Formats: sequence, structure tokens, C-alpha cells
Amino acid sequence: MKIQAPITAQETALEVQFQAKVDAEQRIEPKDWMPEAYRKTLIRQISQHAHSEIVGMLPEGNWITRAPSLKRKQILLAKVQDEAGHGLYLYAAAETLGIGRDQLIEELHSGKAKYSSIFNYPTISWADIGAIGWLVDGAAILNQIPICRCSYGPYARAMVRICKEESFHQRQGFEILLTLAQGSDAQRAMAQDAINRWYWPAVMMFGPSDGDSQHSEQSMRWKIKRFSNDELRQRFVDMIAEQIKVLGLTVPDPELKWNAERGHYDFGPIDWDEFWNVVKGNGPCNKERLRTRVQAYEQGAWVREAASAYARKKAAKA
Ligand code: FAQ
Repeated sequence: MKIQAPITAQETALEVQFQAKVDAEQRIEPKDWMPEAYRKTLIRQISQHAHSEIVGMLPEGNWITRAPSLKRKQILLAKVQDEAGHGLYLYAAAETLGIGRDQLIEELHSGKAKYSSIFNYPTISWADIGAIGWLVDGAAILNQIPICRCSYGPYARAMVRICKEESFHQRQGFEILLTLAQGSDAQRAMAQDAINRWYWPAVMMFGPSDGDSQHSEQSMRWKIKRFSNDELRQRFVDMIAEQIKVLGLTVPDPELKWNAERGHYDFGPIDWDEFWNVVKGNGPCNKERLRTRVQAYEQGAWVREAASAYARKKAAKA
């Protein structure tokens, strides 16, 4: 068992000052003193977030070569490139906390670090690209807009640009589904099938229910999180329940019903066994996703070597 060093009076005083700063809505910056647990929580969340963006490129990347027109291909290519950019901003934000990118990537590849459950589902039709943009980016925006006000400066600033791009992503997904919904019977059926498969995994993206969320309470005290998992999930359900009406399609939840008293939609039970099964590595695509990431990293070794050699040459010249 690891024995924790006792907290000194000086540390206690620093911690009080730190919390006062957070409570006063002042940003914490990399060189400021911070509790070790705050630093660790941020590294965990930011790196999981970065990994999600990078692994999240794979399900959509699968359709770049098969997009139904040149315009659709250009849009999808740009979106997937945006996700790579988001991963880079986030890895850079994590690095300001004193951890190296190599270590973060090694933790992803070894299966030690998590990434979002949602990216372990397959993309089997073109309509899945619409469903991902609308539902997955839609969920991501609701979760990420509050992070623009995160107490840790580099993370909050990275999120501002990411959220702007995610909002474009959501619209492009909705537009794909709207086009299909207004098309032939077969196209409408394809859109409905994609929504049926992606809806519940998107609802699960917000994480475990508040009662089972081990980190929420502390993260909210530190203003890393501003809203609980269930609060954000409810916002998502309310938003989708209205937007689906425009598509003229349905979500696969017979219990979805407006509750005037609560001012929110009620919704059916979430299959938490499925969620934890995917989080633990047993979803439909977990193994394939990690295998592809590791392979891409190994195949990119020559790029990293060339970039390092170039940097050394430039430094020697200077
Ligand atoms: N999947 O105590 P909590 C995107 C884990 S980016 C897997 O509630 P926390 C853009 C959690 O890590 C999507 N694991 O944890 C895009 C913890 O395990 P740990 C990613 C999950 O951190 C779109 C345990 O369960 N977004 O979509 C999940 O307070 C399209 C207990 O949970 C972010 O990362 C899950 N869904 O709250 C890209 C946003 N949920 O670490 C490409 C930032 C929970 O102790 C295409 N992150 N777990 O081993 C967050 O807001 C939070 O970290 C939560 C989880 C809300 C995800």
C-alpha cells in the first residue's frame, strides 16, 4: 500500500487559496500552484478527451472513400481533419500539466487510458455519418460548451475553438439526415436505422448516472465540470426530442414523453450493462479501434523520425 505523505500546514493554506481562486472564477494557469489531485484529474479527463477525438476519426474515416459525392467527400474529409486538430489542441493542453505526449499515447495503446464509449460502434451505412454528426457531435457540444468555462485555462481556451467546429459538425450531420429523410423510402429507412443504432449509445456518452459518477462531485467543486452527467443528458434528450420532429423520423424510445410538470422530456431506462461492457473493452469495435490506432502510430514512425531530424538540423544551423 502506498503511504501518503501528511499534508503540511503550508499545503493546507495553499489549498485554501487555490479553492478561493476557483470559487472567484479566476483561471488556474500551468505555473500556478495546484493540488496534485486536481492536476491528476485534469490529465485524466483531458487525455481521455484527446484520445476520443483521435479514435473518433476512425468510424467516420471509414466512409471518406465511399461518400456519395465529391462535395460530401470534401465535407467529411474536413470534419475528420478537424477531429485530428481537436486531439492535438487537447494533447497540448494536457502537456502543460507536466506529462509527455509519448506517455499519453502509450497509455491509450496499452488500453490503460479510456476514450469515449461511443466510438466502439460500427458505421455500416452512409446514414451513420449523418447520425454521428447530429447525435454524437450534438452530445459532444452540450458536454463541451460548459468546459469553455473550466477553471484550468489551457483546457478552457482549447474548448472555445473546438466547440465552434463541433457546432458546424452537428449541422452537417443533421443536413445529411434531412436529405435522406426527404429522399426515397429506402433512404428514409436507412436514416431511421442509423438513428435507431446511434441514439442510445449517444445518450450513454454523458457517462454514468450521477449516483454512480465517482468524479463528478469533486470535479464540480473544482469547476472542471459545471453540470452533472444527468443534467447534461437531460438537455440532450430535450434537444433531440424536438429536432427529430423536423426530420419526421423517430427515436427508439417508446417512453419518450413531454412532462409539463418537470418542463423536460421523460425517457426510458438506459442499458447500463451495455455501457460498462463497452467501457471495459468489450464493445463491438473496441479491439479493432485500438489495433488500427497502434498500426497507424507504427506506420507513422518515419514521419516522427524525419521531423526530429529536421528539427535537429535546423537547431544545428541556428
Ligand atoms: N466512455 O465519474 P465519471 C467527441 C468513465 S469527444 C468511456 O462520471 P468524469 C467529439 C470515466 O472516464 C467525446 N468512459 O467521470 C467527436 C470514469 O473512468 P476513470 C469525449 C466513460 O470524468 C465527435 C468512469 O467512467 N468527450 O465526441 C464514459 O467525471 C464525433 C466514471 O465516470 C469528452 O471526453 C464514456 N462515455 O465524467 C469526435 C469530454 N463516461 O477515468 C469525433 C470531456 C464516463 O475513473 C467524432 N470529458 N466514463 O477510469 C468529460 O466531460 C467527462 O470526463 C465525462 C465523464 C462526462 C465523459
